[in-house]
Amino acid sequence: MLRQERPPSRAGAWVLALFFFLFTAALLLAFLAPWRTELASREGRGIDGVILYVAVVSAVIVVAGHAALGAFVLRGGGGGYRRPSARAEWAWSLAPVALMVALAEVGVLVLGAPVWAQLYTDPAEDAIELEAVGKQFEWIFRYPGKDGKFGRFDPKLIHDTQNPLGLDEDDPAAIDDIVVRGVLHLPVGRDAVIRLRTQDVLHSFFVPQFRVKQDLISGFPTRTKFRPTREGKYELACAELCGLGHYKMRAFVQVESQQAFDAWLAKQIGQFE
Ligand SMILES: [Cu+2]
Repeated sequence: MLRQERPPSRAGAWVLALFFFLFTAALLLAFLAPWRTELASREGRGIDGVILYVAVVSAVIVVAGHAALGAFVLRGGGGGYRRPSARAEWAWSLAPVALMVALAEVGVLVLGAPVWAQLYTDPAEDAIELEAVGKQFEWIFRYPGKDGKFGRFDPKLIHDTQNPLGLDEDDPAAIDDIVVRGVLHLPVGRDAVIRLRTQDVLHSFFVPQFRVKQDLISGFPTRTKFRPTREGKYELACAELCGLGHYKMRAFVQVESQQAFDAWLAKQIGQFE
């Protein structure tokens, strides 16, 4: 037997309204709590701005949309279906499209383009360039050494303890390359260009304080660029589920003054002389 559908009751509408109020309050509270790590790069401010913009705009649209829905539920009261005019249908179809394009596309482009430029245009002239190699489950870093050139490497020459990057000793540019494990040293206030390679599967170079995350892709070198602005020791995590030991694939980034960095680098170079 078919039962007649009953219009939503006023009590039901109030429960709905209460639910959306609590939902909004929970969302706001979540955003008021500090959930981001401290900021330690020049690019980070713009990235945070884009994230905040997207979060706020999405929240406003969700809340406004549900408030409108609630208002219609309350007002409707079982009046039945009325067909709107063609004009109203067009208006209510085009207006949200225009609004969404303006908010989502134009807003993100205006805020995001300068950040994109910071990340992907050429580095400053005094940039430091180095390499970060990912492998299951470790990070290995290479600095170009005294000659400022990265030497040749060959996967066939890789030896886990003696030559983890497979540097070719027949290449004079490779002999002085500095290979370090565990801690990546960077001078503060200078662009850092990091060439990224993986020796096996996908990994991802992620330092939350720099707001930098870049994949390492098998057979396809990638790179990332950022300028550390604050001295400190930050955790570098692999942000790509890369196997059973993924959880322990981490290293540290030590951002230090130019003097401290030079002293460290001189010590590394000294080992070759
Ligand atoms: Cu990994």
